[in-house]
Order: sequence, then structure tokens, then C-alpha cells
Amino acid sequence: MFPQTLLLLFAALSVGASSLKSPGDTLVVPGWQLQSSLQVSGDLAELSLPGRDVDSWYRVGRRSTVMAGLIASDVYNDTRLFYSENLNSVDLTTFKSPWLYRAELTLEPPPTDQHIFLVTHGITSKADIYFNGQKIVGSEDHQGAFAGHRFDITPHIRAGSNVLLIQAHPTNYLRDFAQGFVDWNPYPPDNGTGVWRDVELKRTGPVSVSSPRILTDYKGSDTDHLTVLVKVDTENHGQKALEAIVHGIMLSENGTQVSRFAAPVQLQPRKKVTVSMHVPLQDPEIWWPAAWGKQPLYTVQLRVTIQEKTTDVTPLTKFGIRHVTSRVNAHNDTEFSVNGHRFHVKSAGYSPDMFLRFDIDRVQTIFQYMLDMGLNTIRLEGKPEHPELYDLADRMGLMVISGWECCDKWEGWDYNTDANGVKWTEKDYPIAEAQMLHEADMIQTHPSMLGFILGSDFWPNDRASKVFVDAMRRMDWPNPIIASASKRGYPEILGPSGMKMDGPYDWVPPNYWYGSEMGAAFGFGSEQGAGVGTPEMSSLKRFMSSAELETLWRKPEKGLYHMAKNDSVFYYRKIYNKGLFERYGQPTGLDDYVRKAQMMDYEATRAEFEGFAIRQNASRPATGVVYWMLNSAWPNLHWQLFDYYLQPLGSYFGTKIGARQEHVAYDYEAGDVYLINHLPQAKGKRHITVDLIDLNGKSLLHQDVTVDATPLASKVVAKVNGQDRIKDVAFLRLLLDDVPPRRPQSRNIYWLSTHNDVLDWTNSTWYTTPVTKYADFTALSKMKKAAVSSSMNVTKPGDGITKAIITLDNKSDIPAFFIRLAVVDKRGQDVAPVYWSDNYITLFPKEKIDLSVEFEASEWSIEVSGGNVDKSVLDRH
Ligand SMILES: *[C@@H]1O[C@H](CO)[C@@H](O)[C@H](O)[C@H]1NC(C)=O
Ligand SMILES: *[C@@H]1O[C@H](CO)[C@@H](O)[C@H](O)[C@H]1NC(C)=O
Ligand SMILES: *[C@@H]1O[C@H](CO)[C@@H](O)[C@H](O)[C@H]1NC(C)=O
Ligand SMILES: *[C@@H]1O[C@H](CO)[C@@H](O)[C@H](O)[C@H]1NC(C)=O
Ligand SMILES: *[C@@H]1O[C@H](CO)[C@@H](O)[C@H](O)[C@H]1NC(C)=O
Ligand SMILES: *[C@@H]1O[C@H](CO)[C@@H](O)[C@H](O)[C@H]1NC(C)=O
Ligand SMILES: *[C@@H]1O[C@H](CO)[C@@H](O)[C@H](O)[C@H]1NC(C)=O
Ligand SMILES: *[C@@H]1O[C@H](CO)[C@@H](O)[C@H](O)[C@H]1NC(C)=O
Ligand SMILES: CC(=O)N[C@H]1CO[C@H](CO)[C@@H](O)[C@@H]1O
Repeated sequence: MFPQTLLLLFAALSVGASSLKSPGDTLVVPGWQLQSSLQVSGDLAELSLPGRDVDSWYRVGRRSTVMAGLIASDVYNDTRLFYSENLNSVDLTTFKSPWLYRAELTLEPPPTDQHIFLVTHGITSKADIYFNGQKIVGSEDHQGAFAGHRFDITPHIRAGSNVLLIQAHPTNYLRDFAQGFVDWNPYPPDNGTGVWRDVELKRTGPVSVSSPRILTDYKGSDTDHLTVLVKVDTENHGQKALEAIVHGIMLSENGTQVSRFAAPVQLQPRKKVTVSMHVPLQDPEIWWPAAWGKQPLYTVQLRVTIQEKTTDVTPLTKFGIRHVTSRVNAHNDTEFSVNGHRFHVKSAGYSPDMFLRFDIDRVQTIFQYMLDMGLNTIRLEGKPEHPELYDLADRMGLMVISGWECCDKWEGWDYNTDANGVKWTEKDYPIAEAQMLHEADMIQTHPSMLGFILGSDFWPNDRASKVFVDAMRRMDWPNPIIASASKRGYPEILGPSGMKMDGPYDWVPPNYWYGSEMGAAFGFGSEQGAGVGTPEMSSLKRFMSSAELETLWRKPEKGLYHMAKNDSVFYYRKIYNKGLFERYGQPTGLDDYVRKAQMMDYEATRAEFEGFAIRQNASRPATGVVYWMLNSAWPNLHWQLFDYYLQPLGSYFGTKIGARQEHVAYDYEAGDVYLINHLPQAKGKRHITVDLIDLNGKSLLHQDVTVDATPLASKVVAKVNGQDRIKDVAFLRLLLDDVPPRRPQSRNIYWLSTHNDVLDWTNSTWYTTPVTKYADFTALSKMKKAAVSSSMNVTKPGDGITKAIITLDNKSDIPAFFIRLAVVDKRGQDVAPVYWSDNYITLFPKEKIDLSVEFEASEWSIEVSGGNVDKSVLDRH
């Protein structure tokens, strides 16, 4: 009987549950009609009665901010809004008044003793909610983007048509608990106002049950049995005492039932009781982060009965068995561990779409990109997402650090003089508590959760910290809670955060990471990077006018609308452009600028991840780093590893090299070559080949080394001598093979100047460290042409997906520098998503390599272009 219930629930959930037939059923409001309150006259209670004429209202989806709804209704066109400065010309008038969301739902009043609840998951910024002419809650009590609430609306249900009306109030990021973008980008005209998360109706009998919370006694060592603790809150909504039974079923990854359990519960009228059930589990299957193992997920479902009649059913809840801890080490730096192994965090900061439009397929691509780059953790800075994101992270083995937002209302503390958020008053604490309870409840069971950070730039005050921590404990949060993402201060209840936020956010040279100050590679960097992520030409043309494209390389000092907000230091590319012009030489045109930008960006992200990896077990260990940022809310010019159109960039492939699980890398400052390993199971012999050649292909150094692999550690395996013989620029190639059977593990090529960039550490700001002398790569632009032949083997055409192997063969005696391969569609636009095994390739003389690519496109070709090779095109035939 249970498996059947499971099947039925699955079916109901997947079609959006059009009815509330039995206790335990959920109905997600499938869509809304949307209108500005300025267009509507009369009383809202009246408007929430059936039969009112709302035909002229916009029809929008179930989760839709006002702007997302207006775009879906063709009032605005996002392609146009995102082009040039068009976004700036949107008239803000209507966004300064509330907007109305109205839905008509066909329902039946439940039998006596049953209930229908209205369940919300957060409405921005605050909401008045009406149902069939009754005000259910006012905006003084329904506030906060993440505050979910439940209201018993049973007495108001009618047979036939019922109306739910939500008035969403305008959002001011400084005043309201919302999802702001701080300095990331211009703000959406509506500041994210609206019903951005689902609204549901839930039917139950006299007793309702919460979603389960799950804990295990697994502590990270091998075991053939453990105990799973399943907890639920039951509540008696009736006037008489009741005895109910909570029945549970647990399935393993393959769908086999591994346990059934049950517990009785006595419930006094209108009282809540938490039920805890200890479930023994034999031969548990352990969940691992993607690079370390499999992601088996168990499923739990609970059903509560009274005299054998079902009164409520929980959703199917997945959980994984793993053990996450963090500690602040002797250097006051946070170190995470997963299943007993030190977990070096390789992460990047996530942004939702500017209009908070959520597309799970897009998130899946983003996660695949992250794993492809070797990243293991996503940081959601103040952007806790929809439940599907956590489900996907569980399935794909990507860890998640969630937390509240920097600046704005969230950090309105007396001691925060950096930001203008309105200071918290008495009324804010219950809103904060509701939001924390809701998010903790939603993410509690997810094995992908690595931690939750309560504040970002600033730590919450003692009272707010206690509210947050108590709420998390109430929800049985088993993972680390960290006070903030910086080391400015901390609340007593949590102690030091162990995370540094000392920049940089703007450009710094690659050797920065090998320093010993600021954001250099030591400790845990919660958000930092060289501010890179320049899109390629095909993308640039989609959102920049020709005048803006000219500005990009001709006026390097000028601010750009598609950088950051215009009152921010990141509105400019001055620091970046100075570095580019000085190091690579003045661009000869837009193409040349974009190519040089990719070189800068590649160097920047590779060095950051390599620096942290090399020092993972240094005397002051680098315990993790979050690249700032992973992606952008709109088409943007920086702070991303792939662009808004999902095109991987130079910054992507720099990361993909630097974050490899097994890798060989060069410390620019010490001149040492390191073998890096991020895998607990690494063992066996490794063979490393070091080659330094000049621009003519002449060897300056050749070394072969064989060493033992060392798990979760980095060690020096060679020293690069011969820099003094570099005349202008030299290429350093590091190859790593495992032996036997001698499979290539890593291939890594650097371009080195006669001297490194020189940093002026004492003049560092919160966002950059100035450079007083630049490395000189200008000779790269003067290289002779290399003859590279390319050929293609399409191995899997059809089913929409194409896989191909591209062979690049350098027939010359000189290196072929920084070759980019792009899959181009018939309109000449770069195809995305696209998965390249490697890109922005440098080939040694006579070197030949195979690259694999996977993408979806019907008519396409592959363009090969680069530093010193002639552009060529590979057609599919
Ligand atoms: C939005 O505008 C672009 C460019 O003008 C156009 O190609 C596209 O079809 C428009 N989209 C819609 C939904 O009208
Ligand atoms: C959005 O929030 C900002 C404060 O962060 C405020 O200045 C602006 O007026 C708000 N926009 C609207 C339309 O209310
Ligand atoms: C399914 O998983 C269970 C428990 O993890 C295991 O005992 C069983 O052998 C598996 N069955 C199959 C068909 O793989
Ligand atoms: C770590 O932090 C504590 C508390 O702020 C401080 O007393 C101690 O000196 C710090 N230790 C180091 C090594 O910085
Ligand atoms: C900066 O942006 C704001 C908001 O988009 C706009 O009103 C203002 O004119 C801009 N200022 C400049 C100097 O571009
Ligand atoms: C890091 O670990 C490796 C392997 O155990 C060891 O060879 C190396 O010396 C360690 N590094 C430091 C700085 O202790
Ligand atoms: C910091 O910069 C100023 C001018 O920009 C310069 O005069 C000073 O020497 C620099 N400080 C150091 C320590 O280099
Ligand atoms: C193309 O790839 C397939 C599959 O890897 C292989 O069997 C075939 O020999 C390759 N063809 C050429 C011409 O290399
Ligand atoms: C034409 C040519 O010289 N091709 C050479 C390219 O390099 C590989 C080794 O990496 C040689 O095997 C090819 O002969």
C-alpha cells in the first residue's frame, strides 16, 4: 500500500496537483493574473471575490516577480532591456506602488474535521493576502523574501470558484528583507517585488505533519550500520485530544524498501508534538561530493493516521548519509571536512537571473559547468533558491554554502558604517526568525549543504545571531553555522568566522596569490578574484552597441553600463585595462582587445585556484576559495566564468586547469613546480615533465621527475631554473602522467615574462592591490605564424547531441599560442552550452593534441583562431 501512495504522490506532484482530493494533498497555485494597484479601483476584499472582471490583467506563471511577469506578457522584452543602456529608460512609476496577484481556484469545502491551509514560501517585499473576501494576513505580518507561513483558511472555502488575492508591496533593498544585487549590476526596475516563490494549498485531517528532518549518527568512518533519526512536528488542529500514529517508509537509492517504522503520538487539542523515530540501517550507502564518490540518496515518506484513516502525508523527502564539519584552526581560518576528509573548497559565487526567473535546466548546465571546471561548492550569497536547486546539488554531488545577503537591510547593524541598510528595530527580529525557520526547514535534509553563513560582510548582532541559531537548532540543522564571511567581528554565540573577505575584486596579477597578505592564498577566501570574465565577441555584440564596443578598447578609463552599478568602483575597467595595455601591449582593435582579455582572464583564474591548491597543506593552509563570481544576473562584462548566454570564457578554462583534481602547477614567486592532489584515494607513481622554451621553440630547460602521489596534499616536485635565460617571453609546459599505464592527467602551459609583476601591497585597497611594474608579454604579439592543421572526427552525431574530437597538430618549429575553438551556428553565433575538454590551447612545436567537444546544434561549424595562427573553419562534412 505504501509504494502505491508514493506513486500516486509522484503523479500528483508532477502534473501540478490540480485538486485537493484527500488529506495530504498539495495544490500549487499554477499561475496568476497580475495588475498594478494603480490600474485597479475599489476594495481588495471585494476584488478577492469570484466573478470580478480581471480579463485585462496579465497572465503570469506560478513564480513570477512583477518584471518577470511583464516580460512574459510582452510588456517588456528582455533582449531589448539588456541591450546597451535600455534598462535605464524603464519608467519606474508603477514599481513604486503595490502589484496584485489574483488566482481563481476550483475547490470543494473539506468534510468536517479536515482543513485546508494556505502555505506561502516568501513574497517580496511584503504581502496582504485575501481569500474569498476575507483578509487572511496583513503586510505587517507577512514580510521578507524568504518568510514562509501557513494559514488555516478552511472556514472560507466555497464549493466551486475561490479567489486568492495577494498584494505585493514595493521593495526597497535598504528597508526590506529582499534579494538585492548591491553593486553587482543595475537593479531590476521592480527590485524583485512579487510572488517569486510558490504559493500552495494543503489539505489535512485533524492532525497535520511537518516535512521530516533527518539526522544520522554517521561520523565519517567506515561502518556497517548506523541509526537514522527521523523527526516531524505533528499538530492537532481540532478541539479534542487525539491519538495518532506516524508511519514511515525508507527506500534506498535503487527503490528497495530498507525500513518501515511507526510511532504513536498523543495530541492535546490545538497542541504540537514533535515525534522522533530512530531507524536502524544496515550497510548504509554513503553520499560523497562528486569527485570523491557516488551520491546515493535515500527517500523517506511519512503518513499520519487516526484510527487507520490518513490525516496527513509528508512530501517524498530525499536525504543522503554524510558527515560535514568545520573548525577554526590555529590560524583562525575555517577548515571544512566531509566524511572525515579535509575538504578544500573550490567554489564560486552564484547569481540568479536579474528578474529571478528560475529555470532548472539552466541551473543544471551551470552545475555541469562547475563540475567540469573541477569546482566542488557553490556559494549562494543571500540568494537561497528554490527547492529544486538543492535536489539537483544532491544528485550531482555539488556542495552548497548558503547564507544571508551582504549590505542592505540584512546588515543594518549599528556597527556597520559601510552600508546604508536601515537599522533593525524590534519588528525585524520576528521577520528574521520566520525566514531562518523557513529556509532551514527547506534545506535541512540535503546532503549537499556544507554550511550556512548568517552574515556576509558583517556579522549579525548578538540578538539576531541568537534568533538565527535558535531557529536552525529548532530545525535540527546538522551542519556548520558561520557568523559571517569576513573577519571583522563576531557574535559570542558563534565565535570567529574563520573566513576572510580582504579582496581583491578587481584585477591583480597572477603572482598576487603567492603573496602573504590580503586575499593571497592562505586561509579561507569567502569571495575574491581578479574581477575577470570578459565575454567573447559573439556575446558582446548581443548586448553592446557599436559605440560601447569602441569604448571598450579605445577609452579604457571610461565607465560601462554593463560593468557594475554606476556608483560603484566596479563601473570602470581602468585597473584591468591598465594591466592589459601594459602587459600585452595596446590593442590594435576590438578583436585584439577581446583576445588579450581572454589571456588576462585565463591567467587570473588559473593562478587563483592553483595558488590555493598549492598551499592546501602549507604551514598556514589555504582551506578554500570562492571565486567572485560564478555567473551574472544579466549580460555583463566581468565577475563570471561563463557569460549570461552560458558561453564558457577564458576565465572558465583558467579555472578548469587550476582546479583540476590531479594537477601540476607553477608557483610564480618561488619558481617551484607542485604536484597537487584533491582526491583522498590518490596513490601510485606520477611522472612529471617540465619544459621551458623560448618564442622560437628553443629549449631552455627540460626535466623529468617521477614521484609518489600524495592524497589531499601538494608538494614541490621540481624547480624551474632558466628564467634568467628568458629574452622576452618563454613558455613553460608541465605534463603529468600516472605510471603505469601512463595516462595523461594534466597539461598546463604558462607564458612567462623576464620578470613578474610587482605588487605594492601597502597601498592595497579593499578591492585591489596596485602594480608598480608590469610583466611584459608584448613579444607574444610579434610571434611568427605557426602552421597548425586541424581535423575533426564527429563521433556521435544525432539525437540533438553532437560529440566530436578535434585534433590540432602544430607542424611548425615554433609554439602556437592561445588557440581558441568555437562551435558556431549558421547565424555565426557561438553555440552554448558547450563542453570542451580544454580550450585556449597553446601547442609546443610539433605537438599534437586531441580535444573533445559536446554540444547541441543542427547546423554548425568549428572555428579555430588564436594568437599566432590563421583562422580556419572545420565544417561538419
Ligand atoms: C525581443 O526583441 C528581440 C530583438 O528586438 C526580438 O528578436 C525578439 O523576437 C523579441 N522577443 C519577443 C518575445 O518578442
Ligand atoms: C529599489 O531599492 C533602492 C534601494 O536599494 C531604492 O533606492 C529604489 O528606489 C528602489 N526602487 C523602487 C522602484 O522602489
Ligand atoms: C538495492 O539497495 C539495497 C540496499 O542499499 C541492496 O541491499 C540491494 O541489493 C539493492 N538491489 C539491487 C537490485 O541493486
Ligand atoms: C584568533 O582569534 C582569537 C579571538 O578573536 C584571538 O584571540 C586570537 O589571537 C586569534 N589567533 C590568531 C592566530 O590570530
Ligand atoms: C546612474 O544610474 C542611475 C540609475 O540607473 C541613473 O538614474 C543615473 O542617471 C546614472 N548616472 C550616471 C552618471 O550615469
Ligand atoms: C604537504 O603534504 C605533502 C605530502 O604529504 C608533503 O610532502 C609536504 O611537505 C606538505 N607541505 C607542507 C608545507 O608541509
Ligand atoms: C603608495 O602610493 C603612493 C602614490 O600613489 C606612493 O607615493 C607611495 O610610495 C606608495 N607606497 C608604497 C609603500 O609604495
Ligand atoms: C573517429 O572516432 C571513432 C570513435 O572514437 C573511431 O572509431 C574512428 O576510428 C575515428 N576515425 C578517425 C578517422 O579517426
Ligand atoms: C607534421 C608534424 O610534425 N607533426 C608532428 C606534431 O607533433 C607530434 C608529436 O606531438 C608528432 O607526432 C607529429 O609528427
